[in-house]
Order: sequence, then structure tokens, then C-alpha cells
Amino acid sequence: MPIQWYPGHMTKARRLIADSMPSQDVVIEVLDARMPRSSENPVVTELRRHKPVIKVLSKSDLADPAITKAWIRFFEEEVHPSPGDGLAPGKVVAIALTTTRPGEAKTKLPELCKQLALHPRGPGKTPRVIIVGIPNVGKSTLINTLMDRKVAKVGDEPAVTKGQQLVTLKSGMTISDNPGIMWPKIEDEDASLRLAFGGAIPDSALDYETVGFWGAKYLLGRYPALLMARYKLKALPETPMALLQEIGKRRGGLRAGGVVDLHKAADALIHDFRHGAIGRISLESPPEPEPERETETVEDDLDELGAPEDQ
Ligand SMILES: Nc1nc2c(ncn2[C@@H]2O[C@H](COP(=O)(O)OP(=O)(O)O)[C@@H](O)[C@H]2O)c(=O)[nH]1
Ligand SMILES: [Mg+2]
Repeated sequence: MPIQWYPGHMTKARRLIADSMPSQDVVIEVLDARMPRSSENPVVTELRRHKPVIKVLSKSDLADPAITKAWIRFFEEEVHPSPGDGLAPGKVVAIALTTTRPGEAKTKLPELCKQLALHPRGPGKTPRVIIVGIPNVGKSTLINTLMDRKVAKVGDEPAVTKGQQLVTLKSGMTISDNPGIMWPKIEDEDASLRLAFGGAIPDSALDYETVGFWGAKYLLGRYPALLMARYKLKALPETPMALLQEIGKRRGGLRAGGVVDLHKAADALIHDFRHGAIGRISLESPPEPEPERETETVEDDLDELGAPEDQ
């Protein structure tokens, strides 16, 4: 069952962002490098319309580096909204940033904002920049990194930032931090499970076992060696349930009678993933480009199938 989480304060946050958007020159959309597509909010795309956007893939220290590179290529090559859907194309730049190399954010980001803000509300004016994204992706951390001191409250849980916060960089560029927003209905069940596993949705809204089971299944399929090393497994468990059992046994989840507490096991797996303790993991890869079709006409297709030419 997909997880739904759209508390009342998000309607307010959305209005806040919508109201300030017209006066902004550049949008910084913070995405989770481990799941860039799932953490991309359609509401943000709609609100930013034609504004140039820098897609910052945050927490890239926790993501699979090769997959992050592929995502950056993907976003920059992505076809921008066509005129028919009412959205004018806005330049998209994607970069990976992380708290482990804060210098990159400090130098790269203001420079990119300046380049993208072609006409910052009149000549000689400094650009206005707005930071938006889903909860818990690192928006406030980014603003603190840019300011070189703690100006925005940071926390490892969704909905820490309650209102809009405006700061001014030394160069005069203004940047506003905003509360994270979700969208009312996450259609894709896998996307909602990724978001939950990664911590964008508060634990109180999660069915821990379901999310843990989903994570166990994904990691078994994609990162078996990392699991073996982290949990000191002699053999790879065959099922997600067997993996959770093994984790439970090792991480204090064993109840009287040898029964594994699945909630505790799921908690351990989710915690380890979120803190990078299993390794550098991405939960989704960019979609593969459609393979080039070699044949172009129906006749060619029929030839290929060996259809008789004439009856
Ligand atoms: N490993 C890692 N953690 C980060 C990074 N950026 C933010 N975080 C952590 O993610 C959590 C949420 O950050 P916060 O800035 O409050 O997110 P916000 O809700 O988008 O404003 C905090 O625990 C941060 O320390 C990063 O680049 N790498
Ligand atoms: Mg915040």
C-alpha cells in the first residue's frame, strides 16, 4: 500500500513558495542523490514554470557514485517541458553536493546562480534564489553551508523547517530556505517506499515492516556484497524475510523463544541505510534510453518477421 503523507502545514508551505516564486531569478531544487526522480516534486516543477533551475543532488556521499553521475547526465539531457503543457523551458543544471565536501557548494553554487540569473530584476542587481524540495533532503544544511554558519535549523527528520527564512550572502545574493513540500498523492508505490526508506516521510507515518521488507528485497537484488559485509553473513539469505531475520538476530531483535522482532530488524536496516552504514547505495537509476530502432517501415518489420511478400 502506498504511503500517503500530506499534513496541513504543507498547503501553507506550498502557498508560501507560490507567492515568492515570481520575484525569484533562480530555483535550487534539492533532490536526494539516492533517489533523484522519486524525490522530484511535481508541485515544484509546476510552481517554477520557466525559471532556471539548479538540481542539487544532495547526500551524494551516501549514493552510488556511478549512478549519481548517470543522473546528472540524465537531468541535463532531459527534454524540457514542451510549450504545449504551458511550461516554458527553463535551463536545468544538475550538480552533486555533499556535506563531506562543503567547499564545492560554497564555490560552485553561487557562481552557477549568477550565470543562470541572466537578468536579475534589472542591471546591477544581485540574483534572488529560492531553495525548495521535499522534506529532509538537506535544504537547510545547504543554506548553512553557503553561509558558513548555522542560520537554519537542521534535523534528521521531516518538517524541521516551519517557515521561510531569507539570508543574504556576502555577494549580496539572497537565498530563501523553505519548508519541505510533498505532493498530495504519490502515484508510484515504489517511489513512496523509496521516500519512506530514505527518511523523507516521518517514521510515525510508516509501516516499518513493509518499508523494511521493501528495502531488504531491493538491497538483496542490487547490493548483496555490501549486505554480506555489513551484517557479517556467511551466505546470502534467499528471501527478504530471511535477511531481516539475520539482521534481527545480530541487532538485538531476538525475543524470548528465539523469535525475531521484525520491527527492530526493519528499524536496524532502515537506520543503517539512512546513515550510509551499509555502503554507498542508490535506490534508483535513470531510465534507460529507448533502444534505437533499426527498421523504420512496416514493410521492413514484416521482412524481419519473414512474412510472405504477396499472397
Ligand atoms: N550524509 C549527508 N547527510 C546530509 C547531507 N545534507 C544533509 N544531511 C542530513 O540530512 C538531514 C536533513 O537535513 P536538513 O538540512 O534539515 O533537511 P531539510 O529538511 O531539507 O531542510 C540532517 O540530518 C542533515 O545532517 C549530505 O550531503 N550528506
Ligand atoms: Mg529545513
